Amino acid sequence: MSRTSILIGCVGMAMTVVAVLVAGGAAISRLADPAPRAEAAINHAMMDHAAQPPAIKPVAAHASEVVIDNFSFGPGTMTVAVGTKVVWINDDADPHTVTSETDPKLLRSPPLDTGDSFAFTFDKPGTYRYFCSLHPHMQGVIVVQ
Ligand SMILES: [Cu+2]
Repeated sequence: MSRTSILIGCVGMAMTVVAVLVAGGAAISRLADPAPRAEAAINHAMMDHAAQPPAIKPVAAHASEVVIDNFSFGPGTMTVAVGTKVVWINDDADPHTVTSETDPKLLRSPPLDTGDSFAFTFDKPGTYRYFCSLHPHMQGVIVVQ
């Protein structure tokens, strides 16, 4: 065996080792990253959906904001469509909460410091009264239609 062929043999083996390492690394990263599988599930769900007759879609849900400032909720009363995500944002200097008036308390935010926000998606029609548990005179209403 010539020196050259030994050299080529060594290089070949080294490349095989590298290839195995790369493949192993790819497999590990695939295991660690659930995204491809989730994506496949979504695609599958979409395909299932496409196979069925089109369902009646609810009213498009948009995010609506209630701004907390000067110890009040603004707007105090807000009417939204079913499926709307309402976001409360505390622009006040004091902490406030968004808390349902009645049980079961659908709305039960932690104290929101300045700049904090709290979100809730209303899936059922109704009148949802809430207040700030730290300053009970602060009250608001979300009407879901
Ligand atoms: Cu408050």
